Amino acid sequence: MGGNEVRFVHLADTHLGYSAYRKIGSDGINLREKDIYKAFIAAIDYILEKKPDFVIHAGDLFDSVRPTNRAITIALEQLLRLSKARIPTIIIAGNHETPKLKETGHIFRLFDHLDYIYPVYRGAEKIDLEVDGKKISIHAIPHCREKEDFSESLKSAAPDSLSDYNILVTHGAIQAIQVFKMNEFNEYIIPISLISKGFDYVALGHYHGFTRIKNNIVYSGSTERMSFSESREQKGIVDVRISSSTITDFIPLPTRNMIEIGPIDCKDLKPREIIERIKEKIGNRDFRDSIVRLSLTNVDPAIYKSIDFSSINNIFSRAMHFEIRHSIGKEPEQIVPTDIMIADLLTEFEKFLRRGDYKDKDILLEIGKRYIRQAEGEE
Ligand SMILES: [Mn+2]
Repeated sequence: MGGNEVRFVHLADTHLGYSAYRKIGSDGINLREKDIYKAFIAAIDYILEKKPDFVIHAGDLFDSVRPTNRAITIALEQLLRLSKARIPTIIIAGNHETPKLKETGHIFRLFDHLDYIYPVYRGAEKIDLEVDGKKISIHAIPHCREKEDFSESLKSAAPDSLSDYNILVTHGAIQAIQVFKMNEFNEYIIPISLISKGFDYVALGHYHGFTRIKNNIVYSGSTERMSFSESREQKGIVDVRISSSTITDFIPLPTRNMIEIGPIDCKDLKPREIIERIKEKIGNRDFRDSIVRLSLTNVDPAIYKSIDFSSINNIFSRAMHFEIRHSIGKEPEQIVPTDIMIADLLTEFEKFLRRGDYKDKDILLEIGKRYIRQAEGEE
């Protein structure tokens, strides 16, 4: 490590415990769940090889408020590797692992007593590290149960003039840029003005695509793909070096191929012609072990029914997962990913609202929240 240089790794949105599709391994574990673990472990391998001064995880370590034993075990094992290597690691809570109800308790409490691991989940914290005689302040603002606490913390966060380097880490969608919204109910909006206050680096989590908002304000993106909207994104972590300038190297991680085919316009096509069109489109591409989605548009419902699906499935038989979406009109219909985990009542209620097309979602959520709390209080 160079004399005046500070080096750290920024990662986020590892979503341990996420699973999808039906394929399971010989050990009985969902293959997609294992992919998520693999990506996280690859990130830790990189960190241990490069030995940065510290590590920042910008939220959504876990996919849910109540991760499975397996997800918890993986997290602990990997954090222990960092702990044993004496690499200070700051992990803030994201919206996925933050419970709505205080009494649920926070899974991050598990990490409270691990050496060199700094879980931040009770509210904003400033963590001061000393690296080669330089003072580094990490202003960590996690997702909070109450939006106001989050906003207040963001407002009052400011660089410490006595520190050599100030780093802000938080979790949410940058305001006014629609693309950063994950369309999750409990996501927080971050005004860009509140994070542009002279920090040397701002480590963001929540949005799943690696993005440099500015040279030193960065979304590392997720470590694996959680939906087809991410199919074209490379996944990885950010290796940051700050001295007189800030260098952010994106380090790609090995991930499973996710391939979108189409949309194929089926207007006026007979079922057999649709299959021919699909074959033309894919040529001799190899789909082995990939996650594949085929989109068909302008499909007449009667025609769709008479398509020979077994021959289509045959084409994609080597894929790890294959699905078709079709629409009668021009645009493929929006597909809302289905979550398998059942979380607490309030989270489930939010998910339910999210799936539907309701007006005044915020108000409905507020009212629902009140009733659910009341009911849970009565138990
Ligand atoms: Mn998030």
